[in-house]
Amino acid sequence: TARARTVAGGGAVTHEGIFLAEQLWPIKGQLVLALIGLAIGGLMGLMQALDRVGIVIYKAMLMQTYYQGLTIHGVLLAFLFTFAFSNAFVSLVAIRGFERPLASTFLAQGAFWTMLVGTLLAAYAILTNQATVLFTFYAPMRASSLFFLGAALLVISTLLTALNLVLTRRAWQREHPGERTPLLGFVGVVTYVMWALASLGVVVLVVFFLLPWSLGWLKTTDPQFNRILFWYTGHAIVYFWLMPAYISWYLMVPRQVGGRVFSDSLVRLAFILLLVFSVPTGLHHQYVDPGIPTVMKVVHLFTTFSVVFPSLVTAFTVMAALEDGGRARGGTGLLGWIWKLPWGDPSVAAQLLAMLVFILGGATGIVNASYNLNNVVHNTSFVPGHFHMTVGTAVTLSFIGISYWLIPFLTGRELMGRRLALAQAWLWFVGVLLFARGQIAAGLLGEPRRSSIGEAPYRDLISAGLDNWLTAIGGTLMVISGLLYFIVVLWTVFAGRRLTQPLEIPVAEMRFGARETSPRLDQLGFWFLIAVILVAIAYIPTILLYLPLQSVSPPIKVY
Ligand code: HAS
Ligand code: CU
Repeated sequence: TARARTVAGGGAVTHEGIFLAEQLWPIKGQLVLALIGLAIGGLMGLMQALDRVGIVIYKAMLMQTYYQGLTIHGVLLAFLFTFAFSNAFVSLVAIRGFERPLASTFLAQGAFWTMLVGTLLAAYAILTNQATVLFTFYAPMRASSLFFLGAALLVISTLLTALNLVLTRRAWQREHPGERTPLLGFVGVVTYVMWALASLGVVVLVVFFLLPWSLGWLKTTDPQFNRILFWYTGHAIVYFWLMPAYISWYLMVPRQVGGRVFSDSLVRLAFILLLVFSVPTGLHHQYVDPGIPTVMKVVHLFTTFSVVFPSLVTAFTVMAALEDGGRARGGTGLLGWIWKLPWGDPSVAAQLLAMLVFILGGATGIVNASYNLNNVVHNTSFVPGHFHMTVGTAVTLSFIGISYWLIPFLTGRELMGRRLALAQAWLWFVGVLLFARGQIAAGLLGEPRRSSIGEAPYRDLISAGLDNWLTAIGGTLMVISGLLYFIVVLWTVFAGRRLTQPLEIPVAEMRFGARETSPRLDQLGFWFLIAVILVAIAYIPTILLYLPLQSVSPPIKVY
């Protein structure tokens, strides 16, 4: 870990010179936190899967209730794992993208410390059964103020990273006046700028409502208004989870398979559309909520379908890059290129399988988003069927695939147990497909989500026997896959052979590079402004209806 040379002036730079030891340790530290979150959160999945067939093991897993385990599952996986992994991965990619260290070491280390303290506070509150409120923490359910403080710190950690990325881009621009931002740096900044706008809802919710309310400074709150704030962030967060995976799919996997990406502009455009359309969509989680005008729900319906578009662009563009790689490796015919892809590389295989699952994840999302179809699936197990194919696989299995080169890169040790890692990826793939098939079908029969079916008196009224078995088997396979993953990780970290050559971060080539890019596509401030205007149109009319607030609900402990 060499100290950096100055990289100003844009001369030829050796990559290892840009990674400062004092910026690398917070990156490694956050990766460790992410993996701890994945391990503990994932293990809870076993309890939930087996619950579906009446095997109730939460007591054996030291939980007071099913819901305590489910809270750990949601919070550690959806917030800790995703946030910590993104902070680490996107920071590292930005350093490589801008060919310079991050602008602020203080912010880089601050992101680690806030993530660590936030995790400890939230974990303490949940493990002591003081915050069994699931990952949506809807008012008026009471949770310990330590939980809200912890959650706030996790978000602050991501915002420190966002600020650091924006400052790093600024510094790069000062060093390269008039030049286009390098794509690899740009996509990371867009991801975090989108999130900065998106996190506003939950920041206001926690800081101005739930935290003071849990401390007793506010006696009551307005649960319906709080839900609007929650879902303001709650949809866009899914793209904050997804976009780091897209960075890998667009700009790394093509390199790993030997293909080129169609064009720099197209990738920029996809990320900009995600910035513009991700946030003004939250009401599609509230189609059945009373007190919100139908016309506003329909506005969000349209923006939701707009944000599907960049994902469709991604599907075709990434597929084309894979095809380019497969053909370069000798694949012929309509589909022959698929078998020529390097399926033996665990990092590639995991991400290809993640992409395939995301086709179904996206399709079920479109079902959810279709206003009247939502009436059929809302609050049923169809929804967890959907999101285990999106965040639970498209994102998680991609992050796992990324870690198969990232951990060797960071530790200087070769990836061990490659066949085990391949088995891990396939087991996850098969597991999630069975799991989602079970959840989706049971959901269509009316099985509620977030319910301990194993203990429910109405269990036999829903004739979802086979479906629940598929859920249980698939979920168990995913947990076993997770165990294999941690064997590979620990084996690599503690017993991996030392690499003789430092690894390169894989970076894809473009068929049409940045020179053809319209300058508009580099003007982040402009697109941010458009995003803010859309958010105002989508939210202000609804929020005005809620003023003055009906703060009537004291905190209620339901667990
Ligand atoms: Fe969603 C609920 C709508 C995407 C996560 N979603 C959730 C919840 C979560 C979640 C966690 O409209 C539950 C929240 C809760 O607790 O209540 N979702 C959508 C729509 C999309 C979508 C329209 N969701 C995601 C992503 C998530 C995620 C991404 C996480 C990362 N979702 C909803 C709605 C609800 C909802 C409603 C509320 C339901 C309710 O009633 O409560 C779209 O963005 C999806 C677009 C995606 C595509 C797929 C493109 C495919 C690609 C892969 C290409 C494959 C290749 C492979 C290249 C159109 C890019 C080639 C490989 C070879 C080997 C050849
Ligand atoms: Cu959503």
